[in-house]
Amino acid sequence: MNRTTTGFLLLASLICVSAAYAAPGSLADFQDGTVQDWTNGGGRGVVPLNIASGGPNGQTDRYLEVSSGTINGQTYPPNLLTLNRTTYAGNYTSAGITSISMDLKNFSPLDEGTGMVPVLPIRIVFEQGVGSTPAYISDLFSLPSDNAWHHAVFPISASALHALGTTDPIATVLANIAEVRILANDSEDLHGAFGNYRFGVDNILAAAPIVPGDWNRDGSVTPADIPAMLQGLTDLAAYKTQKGLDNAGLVSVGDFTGDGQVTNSDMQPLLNLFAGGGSIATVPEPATAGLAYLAAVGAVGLIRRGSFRRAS
Ligand SMILES: [Ca+2]
Ligand SMILES: [Ca+2]
Repeated sequence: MNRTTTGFLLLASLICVSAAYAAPGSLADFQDGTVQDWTNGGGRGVVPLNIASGGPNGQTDRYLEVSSGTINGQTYPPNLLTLNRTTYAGNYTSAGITSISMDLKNFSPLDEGTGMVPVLPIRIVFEQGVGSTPAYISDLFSLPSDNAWHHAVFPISASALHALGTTDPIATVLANIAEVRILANDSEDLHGAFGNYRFGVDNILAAAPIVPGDWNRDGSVTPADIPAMLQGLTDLAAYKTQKGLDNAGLVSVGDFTGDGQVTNSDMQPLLNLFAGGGSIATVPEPATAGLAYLAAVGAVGLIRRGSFRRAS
């Protein structure tokens, strides 16, 4: 087995590890056409739908549509929520997940009673049991009815989350998450509000603190960050949206030359890192840099978390 093959297997194993339970970098972008295990618990009618177009990045961006009540003559589950019991379950504490971010858009129909489209009070809930307390719930994110996508970040900390039906410390729940819910409710409640509501959600990201070079946001700098960097450099705006970063966050992740910008010239220092300080003569374009990546992956193994420092 040559080094390139070893690199492929290493990369594949990293991807597989992140698929079973929530890990830093876990992302639901719905681009595979499925609901990516975000459902409504079964037996409650129409499950959330994967919508092919109109996500935060435009025509080719898929997203998840969550509905309740009756909209356009179609009946949905009575209360507004979606839940996940697999890819976003697990031990958030040992995994080092410190926030869940997502893009949200309010698609609710006009409320005939008020003559207005309601603002949706979006919250996230972490449950130790399936469909039950003990649980911890976030503050609300007010999703306006302005026909626009909004980026919401839900920190995972003792100060940002509130106990629901439990006296267990938050650490106990976060270490044993069986179900995660995204719902809309003015009150701190396990259930979504009853009514005719709809929202879109995309780019649900379980994130670790920002680490320079951690392009895939999984909390450490590894060869898997090279393809994430190459993809990100082709469309930085889309990358920021998908990875829950503002401009400062992007610079923290990707600026290796210290000029406060993220450009193709930032590729070489990261490639050098994996090449053990060796040089690749020219900075390749993103389309061809994969070859350099494969060479780099074949040359070295993993870099331990926290061991990398920005050159500047
Ligand atoms: Ca998407
Ligand atoms: Ca990484």
